[in-house]
Amino acid sequence: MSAIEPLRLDGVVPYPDDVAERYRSAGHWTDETLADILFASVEAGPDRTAVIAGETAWTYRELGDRVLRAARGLQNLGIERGDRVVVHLPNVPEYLVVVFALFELGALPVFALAAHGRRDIEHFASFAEARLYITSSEKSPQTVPGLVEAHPSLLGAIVVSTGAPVPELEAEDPREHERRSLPGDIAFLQLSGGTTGRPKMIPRTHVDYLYSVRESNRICGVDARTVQLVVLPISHNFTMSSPGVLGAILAGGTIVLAPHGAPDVAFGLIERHRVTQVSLVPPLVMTWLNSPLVSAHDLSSLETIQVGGAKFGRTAAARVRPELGARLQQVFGMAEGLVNYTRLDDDEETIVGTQGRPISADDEVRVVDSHGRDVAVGEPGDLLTRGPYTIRGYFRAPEHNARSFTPDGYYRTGDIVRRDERGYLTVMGRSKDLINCGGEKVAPSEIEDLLLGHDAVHDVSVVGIPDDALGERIKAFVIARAGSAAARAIDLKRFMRSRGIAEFKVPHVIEFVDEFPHTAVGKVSKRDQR
Ligand code: AMP
Ligand code: DBH
Repeated sequence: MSAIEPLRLDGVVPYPDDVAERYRSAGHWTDETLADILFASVEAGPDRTAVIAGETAWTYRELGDRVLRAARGLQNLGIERGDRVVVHLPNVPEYLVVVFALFELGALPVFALAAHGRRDIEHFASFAEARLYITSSEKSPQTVPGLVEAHPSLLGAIVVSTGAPVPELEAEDPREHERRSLPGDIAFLQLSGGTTGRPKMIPRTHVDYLYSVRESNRICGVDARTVQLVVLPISHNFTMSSPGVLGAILAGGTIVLAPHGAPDVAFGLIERHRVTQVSLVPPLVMTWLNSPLVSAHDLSSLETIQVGGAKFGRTAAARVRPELGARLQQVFGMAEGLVNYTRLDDDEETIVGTQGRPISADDEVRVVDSHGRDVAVGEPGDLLTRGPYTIRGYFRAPEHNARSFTPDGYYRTGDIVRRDERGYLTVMGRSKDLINCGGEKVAPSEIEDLLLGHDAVHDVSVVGIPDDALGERIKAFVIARAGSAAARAIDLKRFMRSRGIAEFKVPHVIEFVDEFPHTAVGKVSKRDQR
């Protein structure tokens, strides 16, 4: 058909050939790319509404046209197959245009979150050797000045003001939709929360990701009637793929974009657009549950509320259907791959008491003890997994991969779970030190590293402490440097913000101490600090 060669990208751990063949012959991996699914939906229902944001509403035909013009525009700038492009946009329809245009070109979006700061963006640009940076007019004053000069790989930066024309994305001679990448190619770089500093990059292929999206649609009942409200950051793996905006587009459904999930905005949108499905993180569900606005709006169109990203406890889970009138679906997933769902027809106990079971019968799940031996059913242990949509390694991270993957290719999730005899998982907690602050994963070492750059800081250790609303709050223990001018907590926070750290990573509590507790070998004992 075409003479395209597979994309060669160094620093990617491929699926073993025999395993890939198994997934293809099982029908999991098909012959489509992520660009193809949009154009299939354009063809199937050009006049259906694809996306709504504020007073903007685009049909599938319009979205498809915009994507092809943007693809040409990006190509005119010099963007080619295999190039990495840091996409740093909030929940705006232009996000879909940019991302599908990149898929169309076979270029790889790097999915920054809107909350990422200058420091993160610099890291993504240099680590991925990005060719382009695309952001919003709100972010650009902090992130754009000097960026291109500092990163020679960058050809430029594009700033999107939503609703206004973006000349770079509006070429007059749209491309024809044409296959420019192979289904087995890496399609994008997703980001992990990370445990050892900066977010790690997760290379996902078109085929593996599409498999998870297609099956997610089936499990979650997403179809052309679906009206999906997006309140979480659009580029997060949950919002993208479980079943997310890609699921909605694959099914020919409608996406309603909201800037955030506060009830005063979200409830009005549900009522106005007859929203059927929404994905939330636990703290947001608590806000919805406890909002006086629940009774002031007609939420009756809402069929399913998905909750994931962090543990959603049973007491809150049990309130969802009676108080919000929609069924709950728990989602336990990770950008590295494995996604678990409670099924729509599961019994109440399963829905409130577990985080679901894997998408696929070919997801291999092991729950092991500290020696790597399988534990008995119902016993807690470390979750390991491999399967048809779980990566075999992070991008350009051989040392990290040696720790995060077993020699036979299982991803060490870092989660402690119990598995019941049916294969349903209940998440107990994390074995890693990663802090999960309202669904945002924060790596202590990144904050520590930054604070150590402050003159008044001798040493610092960051831990998560329990918080009713957020799940965890960030606490920094700081030892002041002897002889330096004393810093206050507020000074340290100001310092971190001045360095462009994402706002969600700024510690909630900073406590000055004289010394840290130590383990027997002299390491800082974070467990004691917690
Ligand atoms: P990441 O690897 O950055 O994509 O983050 C995925 C991690 O988020 C998982 O490994 C879990 O620690 C956590 N997580 C996601 N969903 C849930 C959930 N429903 N319950 C508990 N933890 C979750
Ligand atoms: O937290 C996550 O990363 C997550 C949660 C739910 C995820 O990646 C997903 C579903 O796909």
